[in-house]
Amino acid sequence: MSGDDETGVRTTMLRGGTSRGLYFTAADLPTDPAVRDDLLLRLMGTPDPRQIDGLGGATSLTSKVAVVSPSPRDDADVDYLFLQLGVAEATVSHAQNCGNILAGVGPFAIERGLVPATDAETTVRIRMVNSDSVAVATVPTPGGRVTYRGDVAIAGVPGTAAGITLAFTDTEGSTTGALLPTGHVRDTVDGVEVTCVDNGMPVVLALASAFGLTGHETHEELAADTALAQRVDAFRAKAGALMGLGDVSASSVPKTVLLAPPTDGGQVATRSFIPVAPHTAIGVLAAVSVVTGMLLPDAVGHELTAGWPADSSRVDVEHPTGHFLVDVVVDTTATPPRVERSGVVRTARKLFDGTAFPRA
Ligand code: NQM
Repeated sequence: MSGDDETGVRTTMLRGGTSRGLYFTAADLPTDPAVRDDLLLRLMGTPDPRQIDGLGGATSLTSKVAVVSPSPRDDADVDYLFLQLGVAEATVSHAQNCGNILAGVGPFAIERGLVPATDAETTVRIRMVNSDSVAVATVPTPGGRVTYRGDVAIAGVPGTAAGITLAFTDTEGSTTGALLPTGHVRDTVDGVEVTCVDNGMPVVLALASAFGLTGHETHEELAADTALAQRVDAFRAKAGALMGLGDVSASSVPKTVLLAPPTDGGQVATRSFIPVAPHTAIGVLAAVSVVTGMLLPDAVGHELTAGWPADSSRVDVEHPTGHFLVDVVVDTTATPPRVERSGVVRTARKLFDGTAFPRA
């Protein structure tokens, strides 16, 4: 273990999907979680809204950490612990997963020798420690080497890169223990009809119109609306309690997602709050949970699925900076409904690999 301000600590920075994070092997970090978290905060430059003395990018989407280690489980190759660091606040939370940072875990595990590469592509079974569920990543490895080059474009990231397929199993009730954590398809929170759903991420679905919004506002418009932020904060606190999450005032979940009819050729328009600030796009597992919820008869937003093609499980989700394709199959005839399949395609890119030096 190394990790003081003189010897530094080995890290790899990757963009995973539309997020960016520091990836570590568990062996390179202190084993005591309190000592580890203190080191991570000092590496990231938190607490400071500009993170000027660290590696964070002054947003929650760029203050993320993946801790990767060999998995003791038979159904997984590696364990991935996701940690969400605060920016202005000295917080480190393991209350949620991150499907974007997940996209970088397969390449990282292969490059660090935790998983042997095979020719053409390599399958990495990743146990997401935060939710104790397994994701299967398929990583392009022509000639047995990870490549980040490819022709897959994802909204919110310039250019193209190699596509990484992420297939999720057992993400139902990831954090809350149930796909429908309140026990109902529909509830009322602050006079607003909601569907609370957890297929990898606890989210609260409501219609944008119930918040006096069109659901097509820009990220900047939403970010400038301080009254909206207060309303979302109070709303998600009540929804979190209803979902059995207790006092969520210091937690990054649940997320709120507002739904509206699509306007750009997609199948639904979304505006997400993580958990109070608006997302520039939408989270991976959040998008999976949104579509899962919408597919349930009587759910908020289910009426928007009326025109969705019956012969395809791929759903095109619009968000403030483009589109996100999700593949979800739910057996709605089961009681309670059962998720049969969910997955996404993302990209990742290695930005640097080396020694990072924490603030003293
Ligand atoms: O929902 C942001 C992101 C995320 C999480 C957040 C994510 C997911 O966009 O799986 O990816 O919800 O804070 O990276």
